[in-house]
Amino acid sequence: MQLISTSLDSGWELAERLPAGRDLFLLSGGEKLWLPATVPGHVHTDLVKAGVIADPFKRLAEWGARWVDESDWTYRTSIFVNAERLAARGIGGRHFLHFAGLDTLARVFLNGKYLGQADNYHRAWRFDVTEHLKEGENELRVEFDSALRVGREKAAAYIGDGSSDRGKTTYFNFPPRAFVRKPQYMFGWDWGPELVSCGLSGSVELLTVPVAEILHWKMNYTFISPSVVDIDFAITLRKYDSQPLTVKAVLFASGDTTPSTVLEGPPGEYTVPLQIRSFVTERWNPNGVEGPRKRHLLNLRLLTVPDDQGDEPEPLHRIAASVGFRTIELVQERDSPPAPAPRGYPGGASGGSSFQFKVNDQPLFIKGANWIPDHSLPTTITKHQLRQRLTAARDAGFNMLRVWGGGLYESLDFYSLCDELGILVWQDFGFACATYPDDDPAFVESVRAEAVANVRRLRHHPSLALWCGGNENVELHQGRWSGNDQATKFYGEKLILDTLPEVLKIENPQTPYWPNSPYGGVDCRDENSGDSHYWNVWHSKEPGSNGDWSNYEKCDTRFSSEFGFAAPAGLTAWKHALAPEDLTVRSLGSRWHDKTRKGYETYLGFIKMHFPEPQCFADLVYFGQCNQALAFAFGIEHWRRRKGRCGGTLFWQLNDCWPTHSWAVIDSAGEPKLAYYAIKRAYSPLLLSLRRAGRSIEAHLVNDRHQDIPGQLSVQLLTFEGEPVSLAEQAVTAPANAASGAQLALAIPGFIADAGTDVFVHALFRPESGEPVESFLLLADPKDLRLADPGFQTQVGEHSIMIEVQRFAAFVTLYFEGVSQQPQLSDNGFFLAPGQSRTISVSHLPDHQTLAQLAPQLRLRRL
Ligand code: BMA
Repeated sequence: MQLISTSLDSGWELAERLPAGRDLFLLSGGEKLWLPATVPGHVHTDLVKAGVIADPFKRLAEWGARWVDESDWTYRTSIFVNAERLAARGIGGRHFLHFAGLDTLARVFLNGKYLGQADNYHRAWRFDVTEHLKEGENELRVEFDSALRVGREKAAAYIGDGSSDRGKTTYFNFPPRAFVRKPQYMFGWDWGPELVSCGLSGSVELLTVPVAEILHWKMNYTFISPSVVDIDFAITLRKYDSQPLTVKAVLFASGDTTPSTVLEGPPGEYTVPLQIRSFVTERWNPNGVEGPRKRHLLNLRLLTVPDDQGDEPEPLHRIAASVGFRTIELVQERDSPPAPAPRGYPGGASGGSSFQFKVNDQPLFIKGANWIPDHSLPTTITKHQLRQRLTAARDAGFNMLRVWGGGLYESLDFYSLCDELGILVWQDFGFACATYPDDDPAFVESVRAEAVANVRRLRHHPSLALWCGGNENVELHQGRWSGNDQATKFYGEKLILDTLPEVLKIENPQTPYWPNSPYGGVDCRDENSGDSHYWNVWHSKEPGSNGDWSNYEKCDTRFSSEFGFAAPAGLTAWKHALAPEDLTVRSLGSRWHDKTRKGYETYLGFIKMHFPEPQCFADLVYFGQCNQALAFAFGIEHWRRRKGRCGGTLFWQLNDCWPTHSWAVIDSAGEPKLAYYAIKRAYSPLLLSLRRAGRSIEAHLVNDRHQDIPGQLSVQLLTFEGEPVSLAEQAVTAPANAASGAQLALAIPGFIADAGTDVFVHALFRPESGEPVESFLLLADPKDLRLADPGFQTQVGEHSIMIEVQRFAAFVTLYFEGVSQQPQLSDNGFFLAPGQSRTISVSHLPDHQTLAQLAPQLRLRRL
């Protein structure tokens, strides 16, 4: 009598639910209009498919789809159940409807009978239908209310007449989205459209559980020596009848250790402990760390007690998971004298402390980015797409992604890929840039259930490194956003300081918790402790800071969990989104797809600060992306040079959810912007970083490997023709897992220091063994350089392209004209010294072409 699960994902229809009398859109004869619905899916995708709305990603069509979010929608399907299935529940068993996701405010009916309601996107829902299911056809109906309207109504009721503390509303205090537990970004963000949407966001199943099922499970382990663990399982199950059960844990590769126990007793919920002692295993290590990334398959089974032959019967219920063993710590040691409370914030002084991740007892400098949902309508995200993004992250040397709180608790595919690729996950709970009604008990209980569900879902993943209470909620409350009138009470404090820690204490005490991002110190912007979001470049209003990325050097944070610089998506993404006539620098289409709230002219001004004025759309993309590449490399190199004091950088942001101008470095077409490659260089395990300090150039080495690397370092100033101006050279050692400080300084001759328009700096570090690393530095703004034609020579091989130059070339960019998608390149947007050549490997060629066939379409661009 095993658990039976039947998918109910097919046969769904949807219709707009209008108040009586307003339902004018009927078919001839007065029949209501039902459209085919995709499950899992969103109302918007089905409306596009049916031709009701235009694709909201195209041109200004987002605007035309606004009405969809003001409406209510009903979904329905018919379930056929035969007598055999009805009887399959046995005597004590039950039938359930299981919704892996409901987006979001829903009422569920079976055969007209109300089963219950849902109010939270971030969890699964289950309804007992044992008493309502009948033989033959059953009508299942789900009614969704407009999340936007309900959010607005709740906000208005909560705020009241505005005279109380709650009345201190701004754009961010108590927006409608703060009252609906659904991904906050769907209400619109400064990189995404407003597509609130609704729908069946997860698969639907009919479950029949005759005897017993596993509800959830927990695994805890301790290393008793470097490669031996003691493991404790706690398996929570429900029995529906009184027969005894065997509960078993099979950890593959564990030899004969498959502990089991027999559970007797009446129907009810039980938690069964099982232990594996002295389990020998290799560790799970993150990307970039030498050592294995071992994972084991775990199988939890419920069985009827075996017969005399001892053959294992088919399990009543089975759960499979992949697990790995590692230690993870977030070390916050007080290590510097107290810093005065900054900028008049009340509360005295705060001490300095580290913010250092340690994995398997080794300090790990965090290299990564913030992750947002990879599509505005999250059910459309495929595993293939996630694999592409996460592989790109791995290939760029990332060891962590922060799953930002305004997005999703991601799919299991996401975390499994992170386990596989060695990418640690900093997981925010689902709160961002708002104050939340934490004095409403129903709201708090909804949050608690959401937290329990997600912690149980994700806690066994070896990649899970940190739980964080949300994004910028404390910063908002502390009044650090301009024009924000502070409420006395911090609305949301209870969630991050009570509710979430209470859940974690029971469900996952092993994983570190950080109440918010940024957080730490008396003022969450304290740079002496905690993490920082440094937006003083992009969002700064101070003239001189505004848009000037060299200001990243002003931030001496212990951990840079956000900083970002925006640029246009690549041309492939724009060709999907815009019409040919929109492909101009100031078209409405381009401006609509800029949500950065900077003002479009300011945005263009940031580019013009360093690069020539874009004359056409291709210029806008190219110069914008070059500028972004410089900005990110500058910031990352700065904080990596501060390794030791600084524990890591997670730049804002890896990916996009639609075609747009944003801080992302991989656009919605999956194509890397030039900054992606600059970051890949800046995140290399051995970094040679050049820094201009007045009239001299410093060369720093940052070594993430665990051995000292001795070698020869040279820094050279050259003309664009390759004539040497000056040179410094020295034998140096890059110390193990540390930043070296300035190893070598080269004075800039006086006649160059003020102009620098005809020279560049090229540095090289040749380790005694292994590959050399190099670095370039410009001494003038790119727009002022007096560059000549570099004299490109190219040679196209089977899977690679070789490029050689006679003269210095900056931001050398390869692309193919007229292809549906750009192939994958190992590098792009790079610099070449006179006489230098570079071989770029090319893979994932579009349209089943060979590189030889594509060669005529190869184009090169440079500054
Ligand atoms: C940060 C994030 C996001 C935002 C980004 C760019 O503060 O947390 O809310 O999209 O800045 O403005």
